[in-house]
Amino acid sequence: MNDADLSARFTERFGATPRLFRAPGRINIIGEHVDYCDGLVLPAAIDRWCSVAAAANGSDMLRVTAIDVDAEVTLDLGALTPRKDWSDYVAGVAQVLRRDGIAVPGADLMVTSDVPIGAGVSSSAALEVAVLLALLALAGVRDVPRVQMARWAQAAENDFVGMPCGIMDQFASVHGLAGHALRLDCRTLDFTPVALPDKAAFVLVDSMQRHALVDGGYAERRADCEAAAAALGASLRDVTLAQLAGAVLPERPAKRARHVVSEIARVNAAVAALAAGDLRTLGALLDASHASLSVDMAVSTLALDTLAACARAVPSVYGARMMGGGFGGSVLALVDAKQASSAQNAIVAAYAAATGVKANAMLVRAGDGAGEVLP
Ligand code: GAF
Repeated sequence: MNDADLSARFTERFGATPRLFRAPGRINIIGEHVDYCDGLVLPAAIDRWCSVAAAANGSDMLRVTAIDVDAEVTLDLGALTPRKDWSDYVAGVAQVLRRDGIAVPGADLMVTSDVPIGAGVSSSAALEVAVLLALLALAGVRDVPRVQMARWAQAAENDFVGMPCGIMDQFASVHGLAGHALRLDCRTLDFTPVALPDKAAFVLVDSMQRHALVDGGYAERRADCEAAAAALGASLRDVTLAQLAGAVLPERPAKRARHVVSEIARVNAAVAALAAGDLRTLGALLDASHASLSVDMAVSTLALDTLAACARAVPSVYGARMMGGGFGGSVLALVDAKQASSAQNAIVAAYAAATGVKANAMLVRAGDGAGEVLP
């Protein structure tokens, strides 16, 4: 739905003229399951957006219409509690803002998104960030540092939704820069834009296996990593593979830590490969990341392993890996830009032949971060 239609629909439903805000989903080129371990990540915001139309309504209530799921909820700002559905991302943002002393006004919100849900491209972070911008604007709060926006959106997910995610997704949605990935240091939150070469295309292929990160597997990986760091007496960011090999750790935390330490090294290698325009090396790093996520982190699935293998068998694909939290979702393939559309078709055909499932593939471009859509 375009902005004019969203605005018109809002006026039809709520009888007011809204302001519009939008926030993108993200891909992550490399650096998976390391953001919650002080690690390095390389995400990019994508050209898919969650849009929120918003106007104050003079009450103490948030009325929220989600067009795509044809649902509407009314939330009492003074008594926000999780409902275990999509509206928790909205309520969570309102709650963390109120907790930090922001006078969130009653408001009408209308939400629509073309960020695929459950595909590992952070539709939830896009919703949180778009709602955050809307509520801050309606509260009259200006000049908030962008990093604080990312922190609030992450807090909504951690403290209200109950998903112990790191900051990568919300940070990428807030800070995205067209044509660039972001090398983000999750310990300091310093970041550097990394230009993506024109000859590189990123194809996202949804395995159609839905993922849900709130149901335990993600939290368990994070707990294993924290147990490894505690046993080593050091952040995994500061540990080498040699030190790990010499340490006495229970098997599971040891494997998780090996993933984290090796993945952080791959991020630096990937940044160097991008700077050199060396897509072969970058592709090999993506493949190695997948293997580590599958074997050591155990967050891949048969569907994702199959899909990544199907992608790698296509000649114009440099490398492919599962992307995001895992347990389903999407594979990201690095493809020669001249062959992006034929590669996309070839991957879908190979996956259908192997599994009988018709995957959804799309070419994604690195886009700008969240903001208000001005008329
Ligand atoms: C999910 C989380 F939300 C991120 O913080 C990150 O940990 C990712 O999984 C794995 O890299 O998207």
